[in-house]
Amino acid sequence: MTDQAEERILVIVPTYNERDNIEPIVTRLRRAVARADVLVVDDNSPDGTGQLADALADRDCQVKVMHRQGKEGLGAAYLAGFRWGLDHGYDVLVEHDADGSHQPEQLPRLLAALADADMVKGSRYVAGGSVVNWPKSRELLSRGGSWWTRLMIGLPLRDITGGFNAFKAETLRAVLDDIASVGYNLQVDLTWQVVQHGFKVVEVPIDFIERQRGQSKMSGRIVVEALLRTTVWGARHRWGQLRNLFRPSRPRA
Ligand SMILES: Nc1nc2c(ncn2[C@@H]2O[C@H](COP(=O)(O)OP(=O)(O)OP(=O)(O)O)[C@@H](O)[C@H]2O)c(=O)[nH]1
Ligand SMILES: [Mg+2]
Repeated sequence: MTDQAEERILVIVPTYNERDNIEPIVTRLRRAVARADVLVVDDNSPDGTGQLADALADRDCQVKVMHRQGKEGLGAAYLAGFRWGLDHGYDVLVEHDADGSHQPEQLPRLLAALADADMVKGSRYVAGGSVVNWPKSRELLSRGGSWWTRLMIGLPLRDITGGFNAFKAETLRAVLDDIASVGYNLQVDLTWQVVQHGFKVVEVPIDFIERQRGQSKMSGRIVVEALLRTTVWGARHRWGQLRNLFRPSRPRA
């Protein structure tokens, strides 16, 4: 295993129309963890975010840009970023939104916890975590989503839908082919698969600050999709548990 100080770290930042956010967030990330590379994954943003990212990459060889043809969803962008990172030999891969909701200055906390875990989730809902500037309705939706997911698939985590996460490369390599979600449900899908594969997931507190610039891409359709998927997985999971409970035990040979 590589010494933590030697590890190659890639922070993946998906963007769609984030022209006001991209430079501050990349600058803060580079300052917060100087040895980490940043990969911006842009889906051909009409507002020119991709070109701004290229200009950042021209000035700093630790900033890379992946240009994709069009808007294919947050999950698809992260999956493409993960594959690129694994192909390029990174030891640690991090998900980090561009909209200012995640604080780059808290990344060292996630990386430190990864020494003793396979995946670290930045968590708004463990002691020390917080949500700033969210309307009560939005927080309720998020907490409700985590609660429903906990109930359906039995994950013992407080903030399942959060998108500030760090992974060891081995963890992603083991689960990536089993990930079906390309939208916002990616976060639940990933966490679920990581736990299903027997990896250790640890939550660390983060401060989540609602975006101050640019527009959210979250919609009612996205919420319904996530809810339906989680319910289907949950039903399958609970049905499997029930079957195991009533299956007659086989006599030992
Ligand atoms: N490449 C790419 N990035 C996306 C896409 N959709 C969203 N993003 C980025 O993913 C990150 C999170 O998107 P947001 O719109 O803030 O969604 P959210 O953070 O889940 O929801 P809010 O709480 O409403 O902000 C931002 O950096 C977006 O620019 C997409 O289709 N492609
Ligand atoms: Mg956001």
